[in-house]
Amino acid sequence: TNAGRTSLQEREALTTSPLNHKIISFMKKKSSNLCLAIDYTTTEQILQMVEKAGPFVVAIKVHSDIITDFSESFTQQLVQLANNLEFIIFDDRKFADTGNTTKLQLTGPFKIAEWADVVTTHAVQGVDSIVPVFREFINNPAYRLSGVLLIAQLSTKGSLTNIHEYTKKAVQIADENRDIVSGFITQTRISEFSDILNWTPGVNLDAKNDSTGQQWRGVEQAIEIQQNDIVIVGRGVTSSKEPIQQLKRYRQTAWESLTKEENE
Ligand code: 5FU
Repeated sequence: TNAGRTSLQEREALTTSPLNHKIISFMKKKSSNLCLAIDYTTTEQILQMVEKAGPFVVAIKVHSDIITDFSESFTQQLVQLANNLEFIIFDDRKFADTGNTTKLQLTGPFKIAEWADVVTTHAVQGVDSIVPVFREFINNPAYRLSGVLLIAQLSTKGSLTNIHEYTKKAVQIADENRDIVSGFITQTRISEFSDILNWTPGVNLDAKNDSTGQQWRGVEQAIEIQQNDIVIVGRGVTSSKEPIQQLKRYRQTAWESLTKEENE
């Protein structure tokens, strides 16, 4: 059941993050708590999928460093589609280095901070290498970047984030810096602060795992039992022969799970 879940309305009132306000408004408008992970490797494939999927999702997630023909024209088109179709752009870069290196990576050849609304960071490098760096970009209107998602738990088998107090320490970093940490990447709800959104990868309605460490579970488990807010779906949609049909199926299932209590 969804007992104890904070409603979207309550969250909207709680959060001071402009990014989360934008996300929640998209969620309500589109009846969607779905983020599509497009792990295609050419800009043409990606943009074609974004055009079709954009209306049904709150976020499009990419890995900028797997795109073989990455260019500024690609990010310009992506930004235009995001503005028109109302989704946020998420680069799953998983920063994990010194603050200075992270800064260079955010402004380097991919210019991530200029086109991504949100990026992921690991917590392993510690708070001082994370918070001041991202704060500088997020508070600077010259950059599009407006929030960061802290990886508290990975979906992968044997993930070291499950060791000892790792997740607890990561949550502490987020809880104390909620002006920039707008969400977690997590498997289960782990913070008492309801203004931080819980984004969860490792969701597939038809398969349990791949052969390289990924673990999937269904939407009900991810949303109703583990109390996440936004479902990140990749191959369940992108490897399907009928991706948009699948996308609609995921959107509806995830939204029903999220709003179950509210509608009862
Ligand atoms: F942080 C994480 C994680 O713990 N698991 C993930 O799967 C990120 N991911 C990403 O979500 C991963 O890099 C893929 O881009 C996406 C999941 O796609 P899938 O095709 O559903 O496995």
